[in-house]
Amino acid sequence: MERTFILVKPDGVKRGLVGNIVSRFESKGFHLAQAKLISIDQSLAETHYAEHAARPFFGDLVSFITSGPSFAMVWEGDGAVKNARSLIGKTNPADAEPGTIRGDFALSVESNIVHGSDSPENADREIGLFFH
Ligand code: 3AN
Repeated sequence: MERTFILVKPDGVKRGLVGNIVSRFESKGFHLAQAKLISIDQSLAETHYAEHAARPFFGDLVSFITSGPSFAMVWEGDGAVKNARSLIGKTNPADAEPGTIRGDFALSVESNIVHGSDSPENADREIGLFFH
């Protein structure tokens, strides 16, 4: 069964959206395999976002993701990676359709509520980083 890694970022936790987001994944039919509240430290943030290390927003991305507790989850199901990204919506909430998590809850790309793995390979890598 395919697995994906989903993270409710500090903005989503602060705004009390964890329950709503978990409910959307449950309603879709995914199976919750693992979950925990975690304060991401500098080192984990830099490893998780390594592919963005050269981007101009990298520093802001790391300080944002370490700014408070996040809620990390592993969800299982057919096509989990792609289906989860459909629930999440486009990276820039301005482009995300209503009915998606970002479309319903976010206004800016800097704080877009939730992260979802973009490939099965990255899902395995991220699950290994957060749940070991
Ligand atoms: P996604 O989270 O949809 O997979 P990525 O992997 O392209 O999107 O970007 C990772 C994170 O980096 C995004 N969730 C967003 O928080 C941040 N990000 C992406 N593009 C920008 C940007 N142009 N300015 C600021 N932050 C950005």
